[in-house]
Amino acid sequence: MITDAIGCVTSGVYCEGDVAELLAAEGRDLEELLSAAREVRDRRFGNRVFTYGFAYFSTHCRNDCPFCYYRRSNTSVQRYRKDPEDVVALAGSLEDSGVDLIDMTMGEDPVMRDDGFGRFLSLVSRVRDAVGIGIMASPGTVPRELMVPLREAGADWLACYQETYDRTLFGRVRGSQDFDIRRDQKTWAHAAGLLAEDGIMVGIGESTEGRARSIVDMGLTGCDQMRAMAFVPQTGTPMFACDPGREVDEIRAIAVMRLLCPDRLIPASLDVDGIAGLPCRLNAGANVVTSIVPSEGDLAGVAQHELDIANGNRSAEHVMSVLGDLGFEPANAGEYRRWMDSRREALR
Ligand code: SAM
Ligand code: MD0
Ligand code: SF4
Repeated sequence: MITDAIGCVTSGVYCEGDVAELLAAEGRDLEELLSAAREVRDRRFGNRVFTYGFAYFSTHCRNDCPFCYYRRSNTSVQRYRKDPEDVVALAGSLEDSGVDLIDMTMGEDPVMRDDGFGRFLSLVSRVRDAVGIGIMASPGTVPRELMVPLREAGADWLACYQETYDRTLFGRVRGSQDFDIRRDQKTWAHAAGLLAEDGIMVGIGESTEGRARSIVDMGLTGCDQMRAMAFVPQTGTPMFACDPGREVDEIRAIAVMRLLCPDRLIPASLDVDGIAGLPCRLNAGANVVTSIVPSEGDLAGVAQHELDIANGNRSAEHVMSVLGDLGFEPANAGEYRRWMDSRREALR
């Protein structure tokens, strides 16, 4: 019976074997796991769900991650770098549409990183001047000295996903990038007063036990938001022929993260299975919808660069209506700000 493992993980007195057992749950055991995760989420957050708009403002990248569509050597990508005016306008329209945060994401674009990240910092502060919603920066890895200027420019969050806490597997999926520097982004962000998001990919060659260890290690970093996203194979990349990550493995990972870390934010990303993937992720205990992208604006997703964007299924309006149909209420920006303030307070 899975009840014992659920009890151990929920009480915080568990071993990795308990976590791995939950990550393999099937049938009635899986139902029990999901139900326990929902109960924990509902107790903390009720039926209120936070909503994040996604602004992939530069798809240029100096890195060559083999899983990523935007890796440097994928020459089939039509890349763009949005003008600051366009990003500010997008931020305004996201705020008007009721989302709680804008996630300002880029590849490791040398132009934005030039000159001490001058262009990037200036873009963040222009967005800060224009809107009152939360701002997340997802610039890839940045030097430690950038964290304070980023906070001063108006960012609330730094997002940087480890993908896996297994060093060997990390080397395979992130090449020569430095494991420790990537991991430490979260600690450096906290020291500068930024909230921090971490994440793993599911189905990149890890075992169930390895996934369990990554989830436990990710929880131990103290990150304020944690995610799991199933791997989506990308054309023109070395991992194109690999099997995709399984949705059910992502769902189990979400539920386990919720039991392990009841008070953190856990996304249901639209960037893996589009809007069709929203109900099952919320059903597993997620409490944030991420990767909301307006249909106008020619913006891309990351794992799914086109899915559900042009048809409006990832627009704020559509997402809000689906949330309502599912019995959830989108939280407003004031509630979100209060959550961030209390979390920051606890960091001091
Ligand atoms: N370039 C920055 C970086 O790599 O940190 C910011 C972009 S970040 C939003 C890209 C994240 O999306 C990756 O860290 C990975 O977790 C996820 N991702 C990228 N390609 C993916 C794919 N093919 N399948 C699933 N997740 C993917
Ligand atoms: C998402 N496509 O939320 C975005 C992205 C970057 N901070 C997040 C992976 O799913
Ligand atoms: Fe660049 Fe980020 Fe893609 Fe890696 S995951 S290639 S750093 S955009």
